[in-house]
Amino acid sequence: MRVGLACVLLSAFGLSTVAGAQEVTLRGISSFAEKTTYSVGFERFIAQVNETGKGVVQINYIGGPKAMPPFEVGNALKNGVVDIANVTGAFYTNLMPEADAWKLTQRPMSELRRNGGFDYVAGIYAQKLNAVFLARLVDDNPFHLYLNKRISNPDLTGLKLRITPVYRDFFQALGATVVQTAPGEVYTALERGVVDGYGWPITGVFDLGWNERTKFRVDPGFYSAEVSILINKSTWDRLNDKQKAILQKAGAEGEAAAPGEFAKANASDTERQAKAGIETITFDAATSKRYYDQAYEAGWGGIIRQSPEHGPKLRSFFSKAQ
Ligand code: 173
Repeated sequence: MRVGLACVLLSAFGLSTVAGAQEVTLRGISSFAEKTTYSVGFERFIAQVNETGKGVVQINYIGGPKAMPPFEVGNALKNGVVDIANVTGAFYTNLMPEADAWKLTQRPMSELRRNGGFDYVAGIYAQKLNAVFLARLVDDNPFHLYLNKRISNPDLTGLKLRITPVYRDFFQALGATVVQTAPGEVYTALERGVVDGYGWPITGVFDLGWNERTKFRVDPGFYSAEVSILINKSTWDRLNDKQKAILQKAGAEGEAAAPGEFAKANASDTERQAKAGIETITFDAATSKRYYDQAYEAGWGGIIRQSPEHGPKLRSFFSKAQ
């Protein structure tokens, strides 16, 4: 990892002169393992930029968590160690606690970009992360609780669960003990029995082999996973209009495609989990509703506690009309 970071540091934002025109090369990093569910959208984006941006703007993909630990990506982006990152808000709450609120959106990005919500959050990205939020590549993709012990109601007392900030307030509200790990440590934690379960979206359980170590999935799912492309703001401000337009076009196409892609992936991974022997735990209708509502209550409670300034505003932009 040290070597990886050093390489990244040496050549952030490479400028090379090609026949009088300047081609810019951005260094890109993903906080998810290469070629897995939450990186492939970014990898497609990179391929498109490198194709349509020949001689104008290129992305040098450094890779995933082997090059940089996921919870350090926010800092690296803020400081310009990398120019462009594929990352979820839960991984940089140390710098911007409000970013974890994306999981609570109940309106499509197209609407948030019109209703002022997006612009409001963009201001926080500029201020706290020195970043531009280019595009959300994951949406309409619920999170679930996965377990190796059967439960008959949503009382998680006595269970130790792997979390990120996404699940912390909700699982704690249900009585669980929690331990935060990067996705790369989940398999070993399950194998060693260090945790009784984990939070993760409906898709991607097979990417790192967790299906081998997972007995149950609790339904319903809750929230909407978010993984997005962020660009260092100083880098962005140095780009010309043509370079920005290439990035914006590829980003906008990825964002528009995301809900449809995940609708399909959600269905196929649900089926694949069942075939792999992952049993579904469900509750009666009233209990399910309470569980789901409690997820949002606890989630917003956590956001507002950490950001009394912006939390209530984000809630009014992101929540479904009551
Ligand atoms: O569980 C996680 O690591 C996490 O927070 C997350 C967020 C978005 C997509 C996938 C996982």
